[in-house]
Amino acid sequence: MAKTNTTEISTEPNGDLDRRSFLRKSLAAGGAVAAASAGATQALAEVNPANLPPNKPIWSQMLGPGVTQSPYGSPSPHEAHVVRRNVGWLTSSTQSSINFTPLQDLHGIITPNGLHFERHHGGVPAINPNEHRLIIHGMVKYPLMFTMEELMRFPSESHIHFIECPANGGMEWKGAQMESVQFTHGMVSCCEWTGVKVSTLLDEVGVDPKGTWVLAEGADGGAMDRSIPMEKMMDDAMICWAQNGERLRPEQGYPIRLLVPGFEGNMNIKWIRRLKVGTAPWMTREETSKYTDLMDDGTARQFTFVQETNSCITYPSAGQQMSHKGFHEITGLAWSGRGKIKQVDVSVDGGRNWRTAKLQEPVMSKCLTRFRIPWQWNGEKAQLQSRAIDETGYVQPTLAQLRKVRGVNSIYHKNSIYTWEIDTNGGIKNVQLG
Ligand SMILES: Nc1nc2c(c(=O)[nH]1)N[C@H]1C(S)=C(S)[C@@H](COP(=O)(O)O)O[C@H]1N2
Ligand SMILES: [Mo]
Repeated sequence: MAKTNTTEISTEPNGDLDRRSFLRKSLAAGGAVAAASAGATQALAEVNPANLPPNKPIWSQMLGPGVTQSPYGSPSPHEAHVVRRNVGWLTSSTQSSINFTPLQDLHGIITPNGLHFERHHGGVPAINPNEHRLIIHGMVKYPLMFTMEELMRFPSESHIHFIECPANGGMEWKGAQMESVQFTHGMVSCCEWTGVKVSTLLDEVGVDPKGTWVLAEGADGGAMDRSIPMEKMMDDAMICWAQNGERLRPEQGYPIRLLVPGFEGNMNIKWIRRLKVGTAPWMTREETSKYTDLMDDGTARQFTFVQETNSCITYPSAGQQMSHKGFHEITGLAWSGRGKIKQVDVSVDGGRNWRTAKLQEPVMSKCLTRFRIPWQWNGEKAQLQSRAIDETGYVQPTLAQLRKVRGVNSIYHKNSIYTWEIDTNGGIKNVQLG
């Protein structure tokens, strides 16, 4: 029997993991679901025994239909539950809505295009790319207007980055109230984005050396606009036309969006039509009444561009049901708007003891990072937490530490450690500790 690392902790020292046999013992006990829970029993009820070994399943006794009827493929009908979802009381209208990514059902780090979270303040415009233009003007030598065709002639790059709405987790400032990681953390998604660097376009128009800020504006009815420091625009900002290999989805900004890696989701202007160079921020609605942080003393903190280090456990998480005692792989996601994730620690006893999780390579800057750690659940109450540390040394704060600095009046930038509490029946819910 191989031992896991010596700092193995749990509510009971039950962490001895036989690395050569994670499931063999429970499977040998007769049936794949030896300790069947309510959930597992339900799944079994839908099984036709005629399709189980030693029988030959029905699909092995005939030929399939060949190429599918739909030229653009879709997931298996058995995965129909893996969808974006919204929360009724957060949806003021169909135009101003949030649709959350089902993090609990995703694997690895890439968000499929149909599951990228959506946040629109003025609905999704129906843009004909042949009629869309990007204008760059203001304090530049040669103001220019680009067609899509012209934009796509520039040298391009592809990078994998997350986009996170700074309101992610914002409902939890005032107490735990969401029953799934889809709603507590599902305003973060991660894609491979392809486009032209903004610096390439700005070099083309010749920026006045006195130009230190850039206004980015969308072509949607809401005309979303934000001021972005020139330094960021000249660093890693991009005008993107593709995500995960195909052209942008309409809800992600088709035909083009701005990507400012690691910065507030709100600044990643979709359906972008204009970049204007100036000397100071424009103080738009989106950076004054919105996307500022109301502090404990009643003052407002302005310009919190970077999405701080954050993480969440996606399995086991609230809304799921532990199907058996014994081996479980705890897994989740960590990210930082400042760079790479350096380390993720996991606790199963509400933060008293920590073990370091394994990070899945590649670990990339301003990108989701998948972590995993083996665990033996002994059937007792457990409190699962993850704590991420990024390459700058920033450590994800506890809720108490964050509230001490920020109070409870904020909506945005809540990146504190989350707790999933598992009860003795295997039920899981979010609780707030300390
Ligand atoms: N033009 C425009 N850009 C926009 C928005 C918008 O309503 N209009 N929403 C912003 C907000 S608040 C966020 S969090 C991100 C969400 O991007 P997504 O819908 O692709 O996930 O887009 C930002 N860009
Ligand atoms: Mo947002």
